[in-house]
Amino acid sequence: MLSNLKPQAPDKILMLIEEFKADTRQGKIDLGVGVYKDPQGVTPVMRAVKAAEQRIWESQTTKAYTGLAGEADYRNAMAQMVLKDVPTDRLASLATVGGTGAIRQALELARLANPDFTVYVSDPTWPNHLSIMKFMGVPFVEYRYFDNDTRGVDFAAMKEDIAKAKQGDIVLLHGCCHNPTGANLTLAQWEEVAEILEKSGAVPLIDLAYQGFGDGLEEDAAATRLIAKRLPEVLIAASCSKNFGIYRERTGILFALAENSAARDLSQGSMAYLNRQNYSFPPDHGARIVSTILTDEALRADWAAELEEVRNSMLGLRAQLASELRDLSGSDRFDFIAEHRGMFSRLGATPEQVAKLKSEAAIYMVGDSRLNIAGLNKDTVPVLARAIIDAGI
Ligand code: PLP
Ligand code: TYF
Repeated sequence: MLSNLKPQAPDKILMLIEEFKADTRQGKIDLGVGVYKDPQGVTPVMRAVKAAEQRIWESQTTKAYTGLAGEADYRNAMAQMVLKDVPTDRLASLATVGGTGAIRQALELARLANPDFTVYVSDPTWPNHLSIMKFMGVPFVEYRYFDNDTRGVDFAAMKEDIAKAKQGDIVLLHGCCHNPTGANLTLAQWEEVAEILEKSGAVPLIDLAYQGFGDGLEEDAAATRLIAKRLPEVLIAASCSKNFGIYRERTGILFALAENSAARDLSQGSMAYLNRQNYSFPPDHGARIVSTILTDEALRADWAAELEEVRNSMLGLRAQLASELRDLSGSDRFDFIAEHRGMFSRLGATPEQVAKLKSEAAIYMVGDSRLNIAGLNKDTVPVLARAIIDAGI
């Protein structure tokens, strides 16, 4: 049986990790996988996470199963964090295995509701979106998004393309900090997106994996809140991996905002059913860390402060890189780096130029020229800037 298996294409982003490890050159720079690193190159456990874990360790008396949809404390705290004004009577929620699990369950839910649906995804998008849909056999089409000339969003093209989505289709949108480009919509543009979806009845699925990494916790949720205020049905897949730094705990959540409370109840039942079919109870430890932090004023304040430090450090690196490149290139053509938000920017370089950065400067980024800003520090920024110019980008 097992010898019938076919080799599967590995994840290109994850492959870079191994390639980087195997490189013996001094001063190599890893701008590949999207994991936050401090200036020393360490992905720290956040202070509030350590404190919450200690509290959990001291107070937890059982590890018996939790609810199929996860703990209510976690789901309520996350609903507050993401939506702020929570339309409780219309909101179903499900603890999931990371943000990826939430995306998967969202697609499963959409398929249960309408087996005949198509998903509209940005070109480009996070490769796992595509890979999961291919695996599930869900049809998808790409909408134009990134403008390779301006390194911003080609909004006119995007509008034209998402207007083709029909009732029962899903339009997958990055709530903030677009991965892999770093280019995002303005709130005024989000209003226009809401208007288009309002007209067609297509349902937005908002992937919110970086709340707090762009312009701030509230600011990064503003687009999601705007969409949730205006539309009758919204799916939201949120991840706690990055903003709580608990990547390996696998902590995510799916929200389904339904038209009315009857549809909410149906959604809640189907979502719990989907957890049961796929992995039964969701993991609890990360979710408990998150609810412990969010429901305690002091822990929450400390977490938010540390998250701000993380966010500001990335903004500082963006400003420094844009400025170094302005000096070296004698032009403003790299200013987009300071405009982009989140961990990533797409440089708009060719695969050959990306390969040259790797072979000649030991600088690793994803083949589409996505770089992880958090992989830099103030000493490596000038090295990268020089290498970018030398590679003819
Ligand atoms: N969506 C996007 C765009 C991401 O970049 C990530 C990051 O890993 C995720 C979702 C899900 O993350 P995780 O499953 O690790 O919570
Ligand atoms: O895009 C990234 O780098 C992060 C981390 O299969 C990641 O989202 C990358 C690949 C993958 C899972 C997570």
